[in-house]
Amino acid sequence: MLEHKKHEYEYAVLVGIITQEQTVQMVSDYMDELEFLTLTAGAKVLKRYTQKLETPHPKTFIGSGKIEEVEAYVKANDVSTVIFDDELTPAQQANIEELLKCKILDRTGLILDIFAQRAQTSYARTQVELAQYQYLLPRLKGLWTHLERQKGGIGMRGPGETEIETDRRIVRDKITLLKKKLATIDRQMATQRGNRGSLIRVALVGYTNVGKSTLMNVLSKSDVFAENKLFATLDTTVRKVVVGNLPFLLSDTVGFIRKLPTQLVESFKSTLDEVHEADLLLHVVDIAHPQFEAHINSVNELLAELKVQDKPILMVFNKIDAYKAEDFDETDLMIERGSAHYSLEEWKETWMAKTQGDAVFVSAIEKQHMDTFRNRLYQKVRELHITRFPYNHFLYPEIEVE
Ligand SMILES: Nc1nc2c(ncn2[C@@H]2O[C@H](COP(=O)(O)OP(=O)(O)OP(=O)(O)O)[C@@H](O)[C@H]2O)c(=O)[nH]1
Ligand SMILES: [Mg+2]
Repeated sequence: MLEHKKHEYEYAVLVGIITQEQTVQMVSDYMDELEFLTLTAGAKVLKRYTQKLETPHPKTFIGSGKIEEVEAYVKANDVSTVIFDDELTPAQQANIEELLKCKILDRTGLILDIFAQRAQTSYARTQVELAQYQYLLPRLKGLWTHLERQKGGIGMRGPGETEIETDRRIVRDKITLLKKKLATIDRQMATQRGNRGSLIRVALVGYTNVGKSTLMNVLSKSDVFAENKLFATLDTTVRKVVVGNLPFLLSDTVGFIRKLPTQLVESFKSTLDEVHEADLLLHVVDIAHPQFEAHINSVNELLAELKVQDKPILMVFNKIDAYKAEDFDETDLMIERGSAHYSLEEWKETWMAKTQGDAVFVSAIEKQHMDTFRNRLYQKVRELHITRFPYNHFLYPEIEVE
């Protein structure tokens, strides 16, 4: 045990596969994200392994030669956790654990772990717990054999089916209980939302770590927890914001991510009710992230899953202060000029055309173009407001604010 106290962090190794449709660059970006997730969970990544494979190996996810390589490295370097960039089947997880004799996590397990660490309120905790039990249920058998192996020795022969069944029943009962608890909180929250009256509701949505909470703080001058870690926000915060003389409600909510575990989407549906009930969505994008277009697609897929893709959307491209186009060397005939080489101006043209003007480019940190953003927001909210209350159109003239 003392051994592991030598270093401050847990050491982890990452494993991923590269399928035919994926480029090496794509997988490298995915692994960057997995590394960031690992760091957020509190472990340090020592090494990454990737292998070209059409589909994951049914028994060990990667091939047997590769897994031996990982095994040797894990033994030699005091690695405590190996993390796979995909969901492992319960059988794969058990097999790999048997071979590597350390903690095996998959992407879903890792994200669930971060959510569990981050959950502050009893509502968020209940939602995460529900997702965790749902993830656990099909994996119970593997866990049993694991426990059994750890204890080992006399009197610890394999558990009978009855014990596994008992365990499953306990977990199922727990799931039922948690669902009931959530339903009760949901009813209370629905009542609270109902009491908010006639104000237009605007919701910040977007990939994790794009700056939603920072924008919320700038717009509402409030103090919402913002941090350079994934999933800083799990609970929904709602603030009344006034732009010009027009008040509306602004909500900040949990960030999205590629391959968000289905169990989490399911149990966070109620947190995302705020998105459901919004009149306008602000889709925030971190334009300085090399994969920002892929992020936009992931978010759009989730919005479609939540059936809110047809709501009015204003695209907010944030972090323009940190945007840097890749250098383009005109003399290098091997490289064609592509979107990676776009200047901010070119991105603006592209997205203004794509969204018929519903795009702004800002820096929340450097407060760049926040006035343009406020004006667009005023116009959008005003439109929605006077559609709902035509009489009020005297109150809110078509003006430039600030
Ligand atoms: N360079 C730069 N960094 C920014 C900007 N806006 C936010 N950030 C940083 O980006 C990180 C994430 O910001 P948050 O506001 O926590 O992002 P979020 O979208 O709320 O993240 P989650 O709640 O984790 O989904 C923080 O370190 C911010 O300081 C910006 O305009 N420019
Ligand atoms: Mg946040």
